[in-house]
Amino acid sequence: MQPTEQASQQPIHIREVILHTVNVSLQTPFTTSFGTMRTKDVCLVEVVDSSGISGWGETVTSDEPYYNEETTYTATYILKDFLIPKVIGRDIAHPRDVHNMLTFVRRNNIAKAALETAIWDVFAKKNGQPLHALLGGEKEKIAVGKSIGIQASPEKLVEKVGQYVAEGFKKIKVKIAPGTDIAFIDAVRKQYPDIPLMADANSAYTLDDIAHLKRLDEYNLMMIEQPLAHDDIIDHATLQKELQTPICLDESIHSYEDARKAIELGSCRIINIKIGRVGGLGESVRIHDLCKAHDIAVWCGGMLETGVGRAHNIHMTALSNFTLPGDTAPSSHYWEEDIVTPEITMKDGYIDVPNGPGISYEVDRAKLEKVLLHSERIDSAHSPHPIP
Ligand code: OSB
Ligand code: MG
Repeated sequence: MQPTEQASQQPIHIREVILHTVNVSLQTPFTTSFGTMRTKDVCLVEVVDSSGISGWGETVTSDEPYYNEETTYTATYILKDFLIPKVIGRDIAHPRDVHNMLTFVRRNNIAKAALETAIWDVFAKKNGQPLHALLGGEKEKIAVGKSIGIQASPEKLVEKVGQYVAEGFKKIKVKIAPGTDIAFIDAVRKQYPDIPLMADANSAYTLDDIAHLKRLDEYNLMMIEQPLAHDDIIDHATLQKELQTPICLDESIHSYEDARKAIELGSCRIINIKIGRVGGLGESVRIHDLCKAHDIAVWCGGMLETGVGRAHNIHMTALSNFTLPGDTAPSSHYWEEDIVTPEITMKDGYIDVPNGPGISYEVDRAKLEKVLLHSERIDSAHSPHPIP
């Protein structure tokens, strides 16, 4: 028996799922090498158990398929017509079984994770446990980093970094792209020679840029995240041999198998685990354990989540091999008003891992109403396709 398991955990029986589509606007536009985000529609997945307990998940998508192939509306469609009909009316003995139930749908990992994480939340609530305990987390508080989008000038970036360092963030991540890289990192390092600093390229370079990327080695970066193609692990291995700076993979890792192969090839020394990108918490924990066994550090990436997705990130980060600060800044850094209560707050660069049942933050129905576009209830009557 695993340490996270209690002698008698009660199974859950999913009665219905409600899809709440909301529109949320960022306080500050966020620019990466693939574009600028200001506002997005997000689907919040409410899974209701036969005893009336609700669990919550979130599609960590945006309106455009630029980070990966999914959008909020492709994820909503896959959820509604395929993933939800598979789980509705079923007894689920443990949420770690859900990932395998959903492999009949190829990829669409963010859609799968939105449902799977909501099921973890229901199960944890039904069994009176905080989610982190169910996952095997050990930490009482997690260190928090800040991801800064591409800025108009190095001066502007240095100003932002100063603000976040003063707020206590434990890691600063700077988005880079050709033309907004060396001069920007150079300016930050000159002003802040010792802060934990890293760069995220979101696939903006190729192996033709090796000489250019090697120049980053002189800035003592914690890592460079996803410098090469979104679907590559071969060229990253070539690049890692040339760089002193550790490579961290984000976009290239969709599964335990991807992580295993990247580790075997030497494509990275660090992995950014995003629950959505890998299809849920079950797969995230497996990747975490694999990396721990291979001395590969992990940290929790962010997808500009609302409080629901952010809460899942916090509970997962309680696991022991999340040794580097994640992109899990507090609610106020993204939203004027988050939809969960209490809001997620940071103190001295840490967020306390909460100990209430499940995700331990409540979705505030009044706040949800303010950003709601529409809600749709899916029950066992909705089965438009044969489900294998
Ligand atoms: O590459 O980590 C990324 C946001 C959207 C898509 C991809 C990424 C990001 C971030 C934001 O870096 C991190 C955050 O949620 O603060
Ligand atoms: Mg990234």
